[in-house]
Amino acid sequence: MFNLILFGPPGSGKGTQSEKLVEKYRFIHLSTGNLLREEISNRTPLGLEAKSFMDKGQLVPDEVVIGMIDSCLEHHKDASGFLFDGFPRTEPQAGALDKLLSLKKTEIALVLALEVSEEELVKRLLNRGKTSGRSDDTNETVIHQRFSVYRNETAPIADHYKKLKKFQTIKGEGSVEEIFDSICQAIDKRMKSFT
Ligand code: B4P
Repeated sequence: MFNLILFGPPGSGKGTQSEKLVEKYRFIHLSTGNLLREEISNRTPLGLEAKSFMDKGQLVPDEVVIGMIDSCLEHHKDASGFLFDGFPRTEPQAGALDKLLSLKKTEIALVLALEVSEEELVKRLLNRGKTSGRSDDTNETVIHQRFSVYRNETAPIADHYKKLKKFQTIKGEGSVEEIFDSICQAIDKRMKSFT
């Protein structure tokens, strides 16, 4: 089983690249952002709770997100690999993921971190906000709040994967195809040595 984490700040292209990776490598795609937006559009109690955090640029509570991932892993018992997109985003989430994967006798093979300047990120998010209807992409104050949450709560978990020598950065600026090629090279290299 080959499990990948796509890491990076809001708007760095995790969702964009995940779509292409799923097509090429047949990973099971687990995007906590997409799962939460689905709950919101179905107006479930979980969705209503999540929306109040997402609209302010805050993270949804760990127990909610971890519970969602747990049930998705259970649903895909025969998967040959998972692509985690936007998860984990906090230390408790990273710890929970390690535990859930070890129960399945597997682990994270590689963490690829997309690096993009804040100026470019703001441009991308405001641009997406024009058409996506996503309330967290239209207000620049909320966008900056999301960056600050990323710096304080998410970026530090990179150290956990660096210590395990599973962490690699990828230049996240350039065309979608160029970035995809760099990601595929990193995956193919790791797949050769990963048993
Ligand atoms: P997410 O849905 O994960 O979204 P994201 O970080 O904003 O975006 P992503 O990096 O996937 O960007 P994309 O490819 O779409 O999170 C949303 C919210 O959900 C969070 O703020 C939080 O509240 C909540 N949440 C999610 N996971 C959570 C967790 N684990 N714990 C707690 N809360 C959680 O790209 C952005 C734009 O850039 C697109 O318009 C795209 O077309 C464009 N783009 C992509 N690549 C480009 C390129 N190379 N050049 C130019 N534009 C590009």
